Amino acid sequence: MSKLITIERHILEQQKNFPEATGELTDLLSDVAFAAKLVRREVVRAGLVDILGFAGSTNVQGEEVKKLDLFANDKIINAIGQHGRFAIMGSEENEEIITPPNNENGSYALLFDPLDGSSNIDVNVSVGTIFSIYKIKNSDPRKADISDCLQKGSEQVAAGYVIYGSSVVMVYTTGHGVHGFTYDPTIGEFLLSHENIVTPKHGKYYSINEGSYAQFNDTTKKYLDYIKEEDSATGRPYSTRYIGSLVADFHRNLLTGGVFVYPPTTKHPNGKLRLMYEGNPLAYICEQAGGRATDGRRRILDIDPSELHQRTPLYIGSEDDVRVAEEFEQGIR
Ligand code: P6P
Repeated sequence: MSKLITIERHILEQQKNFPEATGELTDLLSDVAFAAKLVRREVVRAGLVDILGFAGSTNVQGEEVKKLDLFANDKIINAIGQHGRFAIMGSEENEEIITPPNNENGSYALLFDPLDGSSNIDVNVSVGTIFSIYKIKNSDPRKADISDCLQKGSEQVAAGYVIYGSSVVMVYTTGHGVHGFTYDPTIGEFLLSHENIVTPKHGKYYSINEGSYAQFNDTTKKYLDYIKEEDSATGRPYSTRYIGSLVADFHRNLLTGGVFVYPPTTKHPNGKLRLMYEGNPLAYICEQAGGRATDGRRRILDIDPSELHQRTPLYIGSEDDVRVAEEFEQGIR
């Protein structure tokens, strides 16, 4: 019988083993886990509660916002902001940064995508929350500003995601490995289910939207043609798996091995995915699990952000597979 370890207990254990982890970080991650429980409660009832359909508004990306997006966004901002542990927040759904009330004792910045892949909600496909935590640079939390959010991914102190799928799993890292917790609704706790996740160096899956083939650069087309050729010596052809929900595609590849590619396209010349809410947290997790994450050339965690909502191409997953994709992207192959 495996030990029943809640995420809160696990975070505390991490704190004991790694003195540099402060009690604050334990509280922050517990706050995120709490907010995830609130979001989960609605997501699993999406078909029953009048929260489906377009809320009618559009987010900063010009995308239709579904009510559950707004719900998740509000829940995370309020459930976490109320404790004053974060001096500042940035949400994929909010154009401007968010300053929580009574943030005078906050030492951290929270960047998050409240419900990524939300276009899949109505058809019961997994969606996810992604978060990233930084220590603020400003000595006075009350003066925390966007510069406390715009930090390189390598500065993250914690990152994670929650995937609302056949089960609800929360995965996090504080720089000491990657750990997954499955929600047990009978006791309302996230219980340790995937300790020390290590992603395979090579996988058999590739995830890319082939429907955008006409929008891809020639280097990307060449890569796609390559991975579909028959060659057992190099494990080709790969199998395609593309859900259209980043957290779901990332989580599967993290556990089984594989590569996710969202390259530059004519519609999104800088890629579609956001650096601060998607690229950085998932890159941190991926590297901590032994994988690799770049924009096709640069390590994602080394990119110096200039805008809160800036986008990036994303090549992420098993190290060997990402390197192959990069070699094509760079014209080496
Ligand atoms: P496309 C969902 O809208 C999302 O932001 C990610 O979750 C997903 O990986 C990607 O966009 C899908 O984009 O252009 O392939 O539909």
